[in-house]
Amino acid sequence: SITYKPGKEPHPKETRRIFKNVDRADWDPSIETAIKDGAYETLKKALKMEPAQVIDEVKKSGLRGRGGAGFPTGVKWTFIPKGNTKPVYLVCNCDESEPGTFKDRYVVHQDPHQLIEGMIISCYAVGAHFGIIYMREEFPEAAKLMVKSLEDAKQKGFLGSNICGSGFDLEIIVQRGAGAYICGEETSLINSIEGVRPYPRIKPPYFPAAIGLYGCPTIVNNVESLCQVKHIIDMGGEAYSRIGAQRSPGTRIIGVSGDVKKPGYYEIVSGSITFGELLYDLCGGPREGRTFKAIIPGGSSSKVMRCDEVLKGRNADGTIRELTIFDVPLDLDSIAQYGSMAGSGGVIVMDDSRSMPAMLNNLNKFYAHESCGQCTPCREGCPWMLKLTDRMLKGEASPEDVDLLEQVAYQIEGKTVCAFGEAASWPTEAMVAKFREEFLALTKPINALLPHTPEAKAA
Ligand code: L3W
Repeated sequence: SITYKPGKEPHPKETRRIFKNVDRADWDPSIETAIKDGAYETLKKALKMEPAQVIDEVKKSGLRGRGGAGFPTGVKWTFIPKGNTKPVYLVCNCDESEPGTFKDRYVVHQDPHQLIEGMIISCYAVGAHFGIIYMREEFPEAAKLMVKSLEDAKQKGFLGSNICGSGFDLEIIVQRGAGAYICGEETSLINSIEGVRPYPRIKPPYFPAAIGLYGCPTIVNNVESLCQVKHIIDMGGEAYSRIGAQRSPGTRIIGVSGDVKKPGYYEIVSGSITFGELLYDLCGGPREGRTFKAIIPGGSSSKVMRCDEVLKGRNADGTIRELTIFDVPLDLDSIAQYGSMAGSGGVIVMDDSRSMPAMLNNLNKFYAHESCGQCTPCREGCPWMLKLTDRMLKGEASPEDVDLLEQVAYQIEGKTVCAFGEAASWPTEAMVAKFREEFLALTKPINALLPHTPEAKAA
């Protein structure tokens, strides 16, 4: 049986698979400990299969990417052009930077061999002989550990030439990022590896799976997605597809931050619990004397939900039922029905002590700082939104500024090369639409803001 460090025991409603070894009392990240625990056994199984069979299992599993977009992993792998003669690359996106998201970091700090095994299996499936772990700058310890773990895996014959006598050759390296959020966007990440300015590339028509790193087919997958591959091959795609929500099966790691008694990470079966169970049972409810006010359900880029908002859902027989965010199950599609997204699993909780304009101002600071500047609407719009929320917090805004803030956001959405435009504008659009009264309460009529008017003199 597994013992966890005091205070780190999983909640009974959790199912620890990817996080099985995270915070274990009897665990260290060495290859010896990992092998004792069964690491690389699934790799041996995969290497006895044909690569196409491995892809088939992943397709059958219904695994959807855990980086935020939820794109089917097995399907992405099949986009490598038929008859391709160029080298294929596989890149692990370990640039976890979405505010509110903190899951991949625990795998790379505590269970590196789970990721390496998942990556080797995935490289074998797609025919990649070179893999790159793109790790954000802010994980210096994990980068060192990963380099050491890759060396150890090579020494044991799990990397290098003729892996486990299968004839398959593979090298994996660690590439450090330099602290830019945009480098988590896959095409920007590829440019960063190439050593050019990491502006996102236009997609479609050319997705990395067809034209990626150095113009070669490149598969970019999130850390958690690659770890899931190991478990899929272990149990079989069919069995995996029956775990939890039918359209987004498997376990999901949810990171909860903000105003709950027990913030932290929880690995749950997709769709097995609601937001209400997550926040009240697993996270212990709101802080003393407080009530929940709003939830950002899937990383800072997802649209905020009001806790008192009545949502209209459908029963199985097609009749309408009323519910709140607390009744919505945690899977990729349920929250999407109500206009937000489950994204990368970062749930940010705000109670009634929080000011929404202040919260938005904080997010706007982040997006204004992180916009790469390639597209004018984003480069100019993000600092403009920040200026407007700043002005509101200083009591220097008029009611017209609230409309202007909303309009600036809508002028960014859909007008940029990458999804950063949406990521930066959705928080503003949703916050203003759902908490307009709080923004208006900070404003003054325009005459009171102009010097020399009777209103201003009176103020
Ligand atoms: C080939 C096609 N490939 C799609 C591939 C595509 C990519 C994947 C998803 O943004 C989201 C964003 C953030 N042929 C293809 C194809 N693909 N069609 O599928 O693509 P896409 O464009 O839907 O999304 P994306 O550009 O990867 C990601 C949201 O995630 N997000 C960000 C989180 C950040 C982190 C982090 O810090 N680690 O997770 C949060 O929710 O807003 O919407 O591989 O190539 N026809």
